[in-house]
Amino acid sequence: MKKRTRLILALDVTDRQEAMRVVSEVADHVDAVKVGYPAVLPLGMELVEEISGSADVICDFKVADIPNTNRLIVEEVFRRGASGVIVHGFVGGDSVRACVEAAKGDVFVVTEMSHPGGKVFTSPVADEMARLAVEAGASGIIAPATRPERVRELREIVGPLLILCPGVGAQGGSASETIATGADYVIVGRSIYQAENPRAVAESLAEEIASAL
Ligand code: NUP
Repeated sequence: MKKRTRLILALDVTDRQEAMRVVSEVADHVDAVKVGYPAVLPLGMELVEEISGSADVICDFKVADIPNTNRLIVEEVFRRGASGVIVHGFVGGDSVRACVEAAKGDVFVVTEMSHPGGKVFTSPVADEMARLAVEAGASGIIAPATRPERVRELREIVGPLLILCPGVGAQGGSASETIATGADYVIVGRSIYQAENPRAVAESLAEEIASAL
């Protein structure tokens, strides 16, 4: 994945035309496009194939199963052209290792989730998830832009691994603050794809990130 604007679009858009319109508008200002179940269930894995022709795609499938099932999912994700996949760590080291072994690109492990409920179950084990990501050979982790102090603490644990942070904008986090605390990328969905002018918002977020480096 390139590291230019450090902005990743979360494309939780359920209409194909609308999804492709947003991607083409913001393409110059994002380093990757993240897709998950909201887009892939209605639009199919063809969406991943289509976008991967022009941008790096991360499949946010929060893969969380036994090693063999994880392997089958991850193989398909990369066969369809994705460059990365997001997986859960709570299923244990063997399941995460199966993802890393099957991957033909980046594997990112969820640590502490960004929403208020993320404090209940993910927060207490987030440091362990981060250590597990390092031990399993993952490329990086997902950490909460809504709690920048946690991004700083998780950086201490993961060292040079990539840190991708959702929670900017609609969930209340700040792009510049998140980058200043040590994140490599911020992931932004609604603030961009629901905007009147997605391109202008992506451009201004990219400028804000650049000013925080
Ligand atoms: O902890 C997480 N928080 C989070 O918001 C882990 C995630 N993968 N996400 C995803 O990031 C979420 O599913 C959505 O696709 C995106 C944030 O979108 P938005 O809040 O900017 O619209």
